[in-house]
Amino acid sequence: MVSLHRIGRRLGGVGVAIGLSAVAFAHAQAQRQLVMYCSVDEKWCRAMANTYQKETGVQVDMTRMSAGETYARVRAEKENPHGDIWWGGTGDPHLQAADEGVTEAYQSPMLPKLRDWAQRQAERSHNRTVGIYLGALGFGYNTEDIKKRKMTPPACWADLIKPEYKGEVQMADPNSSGTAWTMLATMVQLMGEDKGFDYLKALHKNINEYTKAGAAPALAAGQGETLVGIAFQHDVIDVAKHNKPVAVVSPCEGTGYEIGSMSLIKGAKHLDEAKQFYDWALSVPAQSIAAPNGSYQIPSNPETPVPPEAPDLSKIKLIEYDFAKYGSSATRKRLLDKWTTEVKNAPK
Ligand code: S7P
Repeated sequence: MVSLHRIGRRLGGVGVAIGLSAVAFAHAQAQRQLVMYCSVDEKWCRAMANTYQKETGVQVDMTRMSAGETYARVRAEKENPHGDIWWGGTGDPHLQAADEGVTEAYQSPMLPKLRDWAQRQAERSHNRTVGIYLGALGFGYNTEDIKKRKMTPPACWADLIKPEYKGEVQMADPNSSGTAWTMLATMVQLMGEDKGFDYLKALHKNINEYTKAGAAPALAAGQGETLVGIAFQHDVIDVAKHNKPVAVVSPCEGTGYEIGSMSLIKGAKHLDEAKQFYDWALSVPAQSIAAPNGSYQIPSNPETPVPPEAPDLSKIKLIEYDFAKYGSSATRKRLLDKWTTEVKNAPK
């Protein structure tokens, strides 16, 4: 094999050789790519993609989609995958994707360093996914509107189905949104399936809109477009930090939570880059990108500082969330079909 250096000399000089090597190096770098499907807040997605690209020279092609949408995309592309890595989003759809075999097993050297709940997420998926953060579900309400209307601030899930909340509650559609799937699964676990669906049907009467993305209702509550928005508590906190009159509620009956996750896509065309990103995403510097970009979940690497804005888990009644059951693709299909027919399409 003729080295680039010898070619350079034949062409008449070391300078040319160096120039050629640089061109070849740049060419090799230019070919390094990563197709990232991202299911957290857009700002955090962009910060992760940009930082990784800057630090490694790998060109990142990032698409932001809600967790349910990403799950549907990965399934639809399974014969000819376009994405390499699915980073972020509620853990249940990642488990459902693992269950269907559309994601790839990988044991990062970072795995043993992670918090228990992140490692358990990997165990239950046979290493096809891993926990990257934890967030608790709840809702936000517009403090000014509640005061103006002289209403008692809502404190429980039960409050949201009261007649005075007719047309005043917003949540996402669980078909597209990981947040709303967590809400559906939480109700079924808190109340049992029949009573949980009775609750969701009663809530439907008070819903003004099922949004596509899970964080949208929190923003709408802050902007006074809805009185109450069901969302992850950290999403409500982010809206409040932007000087919006919104208060966060940890529902009195207890609430569900997510183990936000990351998965390698089976058949990824840039597997080495995807693995490199995966290891990096579990590191302290990568996880520290969340808080300055308005995302206040609990990070899975215990050495990453927990943002002071993060909800205090010791003050929240978290349910014993059954990730194995609600991370199964059969349960997903059955409950979503039932919700769409019996709840979303029901008359008000
Ligand atoms: O970035 C905030 C966050 O709430 O977004 C993720 C969620 O899956 C994306 O929203 P939807 O799928 O509900 O639209 C959460 O994992 C994350 O905590």
